[in-house]
Amino acid sequence: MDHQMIGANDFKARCSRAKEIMYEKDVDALCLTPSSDMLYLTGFRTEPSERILLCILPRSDEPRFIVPKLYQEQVERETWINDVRVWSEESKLIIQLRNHLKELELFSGKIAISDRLWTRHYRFLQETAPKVRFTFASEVVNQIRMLKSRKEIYLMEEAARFAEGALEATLSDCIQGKKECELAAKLEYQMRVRGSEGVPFETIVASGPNSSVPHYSNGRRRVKVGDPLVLDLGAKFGHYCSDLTRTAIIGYAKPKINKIYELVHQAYQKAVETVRPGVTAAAVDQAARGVIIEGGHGEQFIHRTGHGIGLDVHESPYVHEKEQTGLEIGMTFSIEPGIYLPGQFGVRIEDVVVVTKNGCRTLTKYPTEMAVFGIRA
Ligand SMILES: [Mn+2]
Repeated sequence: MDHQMIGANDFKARCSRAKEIMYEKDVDALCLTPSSDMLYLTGFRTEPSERILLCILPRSDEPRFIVPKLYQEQVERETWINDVRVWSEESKLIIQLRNHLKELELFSGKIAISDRLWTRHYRFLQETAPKVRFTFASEVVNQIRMLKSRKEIYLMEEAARFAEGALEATLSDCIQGKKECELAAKLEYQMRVRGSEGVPFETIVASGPNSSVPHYSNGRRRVKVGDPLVLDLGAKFGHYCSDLTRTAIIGYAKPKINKIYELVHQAYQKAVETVRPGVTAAAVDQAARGVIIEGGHGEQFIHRTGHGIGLDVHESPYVHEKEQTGLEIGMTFSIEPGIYLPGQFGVRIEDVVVVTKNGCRTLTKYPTEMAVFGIRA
């Protein structure tokens, strides 16, 4: 299984590709700060913090990490990059950083920085290098990250399996009377014991009227007979995310829930059928949206049909009405139409798909048809 893990050669290939794009876009260097872009190109992952930690990847020079002392050993172990410099607390960081930039001939020019950089750090970088023009790292890295390799898809499939297994284990139990937070805890536990490295987002367990809020988290409401129950969960493996939503019906389905479920299910199927290389992301959104509009609930489909997924749970390509990105083999994104009736209930069905030669395949195999669960025999 280890050979499936992303290794030094993969990181180097990604960096070479990034350099090609830097030439095309006239970007002199990438200045990576803790983010999935840093992880993608260097193999090192950490949360952003108040202390500056960065990796400069010049387009025509060797990459260099500049880190606080406490990260030195970790960065040396976890990345393929050999040049790891430590900045000292003794003298002014701005001077030290200027010296690095001068040495790398990057004191002016165009540098791409993380889209998710803290404003405080951005201001600091501007002050450090006032002549530099800053641009978004996404303009360089997104087009590479969008196309997943077989190894990446393998990791995403494992992460999908963890979520799927957890969903199955949770729904096979009696859930009537259980609190949403208890079910969320169980789902997360079940993912962890299967090998998940953590959750990429707060696990959603939204019962009854809570289900009309798409990004509700979970709370202490107890699940009742007649409730729809939206379960939206994700696992991580090799830092890659999964994302899966099902709406379970507890005990029996009221006719209105039945009707809405059918509509969402048709929209889901229509969108999945539409996916193939060359089709735009917009067309996939329109396919799902068209079904829901025709069913008279267009106003209640209050979000996009889906989002790209990989190291970040939301990344390019976004599946929305105006996204003209043409789909390509190896792209991975969610398809997750939903209908939300405020104060009443909501229904959402979500799977991640990978674009294949002739269409797409879902990373999860859990049935999407309406199913009734959870009451005591
Ligand atoms: Mn999602």
